[in-house]
Amino acid sequence: MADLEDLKTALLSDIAAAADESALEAVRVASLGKKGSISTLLSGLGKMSPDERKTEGAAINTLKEAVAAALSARRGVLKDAALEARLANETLDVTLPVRPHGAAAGRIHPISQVMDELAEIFADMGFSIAEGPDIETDDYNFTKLNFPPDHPARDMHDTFFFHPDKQGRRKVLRTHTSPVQVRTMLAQKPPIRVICPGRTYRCDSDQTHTPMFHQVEGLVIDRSSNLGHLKWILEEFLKAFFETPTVNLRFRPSYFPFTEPSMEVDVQCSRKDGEIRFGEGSDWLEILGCGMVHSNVLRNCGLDPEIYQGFAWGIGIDRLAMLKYGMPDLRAFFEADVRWLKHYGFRPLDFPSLASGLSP
Ligand code: 2NL
Repeated sequence: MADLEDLKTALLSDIAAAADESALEAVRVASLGKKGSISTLLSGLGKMSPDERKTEGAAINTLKEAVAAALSARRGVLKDAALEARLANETLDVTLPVRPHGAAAGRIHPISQVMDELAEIFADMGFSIAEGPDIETDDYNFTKLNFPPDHPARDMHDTFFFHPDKQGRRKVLRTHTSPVQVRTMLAQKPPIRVICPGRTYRCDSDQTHTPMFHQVEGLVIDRSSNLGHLKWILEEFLKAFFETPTVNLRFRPSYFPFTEPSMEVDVQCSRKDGEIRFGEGSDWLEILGCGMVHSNVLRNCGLDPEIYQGFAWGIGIDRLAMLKYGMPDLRAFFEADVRWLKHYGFRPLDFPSLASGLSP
């Protein structure tokens, strides 16, 4: 009996001294575990006489219950203390400024913004959007578009060519997005109303040219599509894009292999203190090229020029962005300078209309 009292005193003081839950668990294993002191005493009962077993058994069980109760009480105290310590450590300073969410800190690149604006304006006029690969065949980039074999664009100095394959066919980084329209004509039956925005490439690098730039081309094919339709579409597009109630356009004769007749289009504008305004003034700014799709191109793309006719145009997206948002240097577009993007970029989810980048 005296031994049991000593054991009880020792265990209770171990329990009281346990500083954390793992120390307490060690005391539990040493007493109530399979080979613990109390379990060993209990397994010794079998060797005792029935009388001894009765008194000793009752005493050991009382000890066991007392130890179990002390363990459980101490576990509760330690759990509360651990929670208190965590709460004291993990304080939250509610006076700190709120860190902006990623969607608020990020910016949309002006090129992406302008592409979205173009998509919205032309979608409103019933156009769909087509995309194609940046690496094209010589056939889709030049031959189907009626480029003669000796055209300067086919020269190494003007176009990025890949090494020729075993059959002598050389792929190119597309020099315009026209191959996407070629693919569209080959895949769809008229009427066709499509715009093709995307990256284009030419061996050119100076203040106003980067080897990679962006273009959007448009194509309309139907039985009676004509230059009157083209003029209306371009006027509507330019008014919506530059957010002016009127635009005056001037069509000058020009030459492209893939259109006949071909034209260059100037917008009337005023220039004051380096600022360009449309819909007023007496200056002209060249803005795009266009024309009626050449009958050879229609034929090359599986369309009968006796039945179908159409028009097409091409515009530089980078220049559109520079004009609309007053960015003076084209090269900054592709330098990935976060300060530039913070200044000229657009907030996501922050505009009432995709086609209204200027008016809030
Ligand atoms: C420019 C001129 C232009 C086209 C692109 C085109 C496409 C097909 C057939 C006929 Cl598939 N034409 N595209 C037509 C005229 C002009 O771009 O100065 N771009 C920057």
